[in-house]
Order: sequence, then C-alpha cells, then structure tokens
Amino acid sequence: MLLRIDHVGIACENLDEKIAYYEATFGVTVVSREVNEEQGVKEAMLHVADGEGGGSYIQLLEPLGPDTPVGKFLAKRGEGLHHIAYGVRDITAAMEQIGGSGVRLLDERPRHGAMGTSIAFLHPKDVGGVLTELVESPPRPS
Ligand code: CMX
Ligand code: CO
Repeated sequence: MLLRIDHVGIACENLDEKIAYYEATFGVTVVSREVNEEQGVKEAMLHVADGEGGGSYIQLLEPLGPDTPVGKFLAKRGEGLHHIAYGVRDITAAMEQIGGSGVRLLDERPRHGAMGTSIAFLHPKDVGGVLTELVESPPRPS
C-alpha cells in the first residue's frame, strides 16, 4: 500500500531560518512555499529524491498561531520531528483499509496538502506515538 516516504514534517519556530539551515547543511532546495490555513501552517518543501509515484521531501512547518497542531506541538515538545508522511496511490482506499483496522483517522475525507496533493492524518496514539500522514500526489504531466 505504501509507495515511498513522501516527506518528514519538522516543526520549527522560524521558517526562513530553518530553510537557510537545511540548504546550507544538506544542499537541498526549496521547491514549494505555501500557507495552508486549514492546517494552520506556513510551510516549505525541500526536495530530497524522486521515487515511485512522486518525490520525497523535507517539510518545514512554522505554525500560524499557538492554537494550531504545530503551535501546540512546539509549546509542548519544542522544535523537532512532527510527523512522517507515506505516499500512497489511492488515498481513499488507503484510509478505508487503515481505518478498518481500527486506527483512528483524524480526517474523514482527504484534505489539500502542499503541491496539489491530497492528505489525511492518522492518530499518533494508534500508530505507536508517531503522527502519520498519507499523501496521494497529483498525476505527473506526461
Ligand atoms: N507526534 C506524536 N504525538 C503527538 C503529536 C505528534 N506530532 N502531537 C500530539 N501528540 C500527542 C500528545 O503528546 C498527546 O499525548 P499525551 O496525551 O500522552 O500527552 C496527544 O497526542 C494529544 O495531543 P494534544 O497536545 O492534546 O493535541 P491534540 O489532541 O489537540 O492534537 C493531533 C494532536 C495529532 C490530533 C493534532 O495535532 C492533529 O490533528 N494533527 C493533524 C494535522 C496536522 O498536524 N497538521 C499540520 C501539518 C500539515 C501538513 O503536514 O501538511
Ligand atoms: Co506533512
């Protein structure tokens, strides 16, 4: 069901500073910057590699406010790894299969993610303490 690791989400206090750090340290490049009001984040995707069904990325996340998922996470745990996201071919089918196994879905239906993706989250308490995201990438232009 899982095609690849789509991205790792990293919570930070200052997006511009963290982008500069990742570019200087790892030689990766920003391929998208977006504000996602629904998710309460200002974010950047930095390209790492290409894989089956899409690329893999580092997603840097700065909260839009304290009462957002990333804002609450920073207050409680500080900067660091926030979630892992797996690429899937068909997000609705994956949500049905995983939800059917008893894992709580945090989204009833797919939502909008970076770069035109569809995303959905699984409750960290049902995934061994790991906030987990499913990502379906849009079809590549042929
Ligand atoms: N990883 C692992 N555990 C986490 C977590 C995370 N990122 N965030 C919260 N938790 C844990 C908390 O530590 C807490 O555990 P304890 O009860 O043992 O202390 C429990 O989950 C509940 O946490 P909370 O602080 O009370 O926070 P909420 O329940 O309000 O929200 C969550 C937690 C996961 C339901 C919420 O953050 C959520 O819905 N996340 C999905 C959306 C999201 O994260 N969007 C931002 C990224 C967008 C993107 O990737 O594009
Ligand atoms: Co993400």
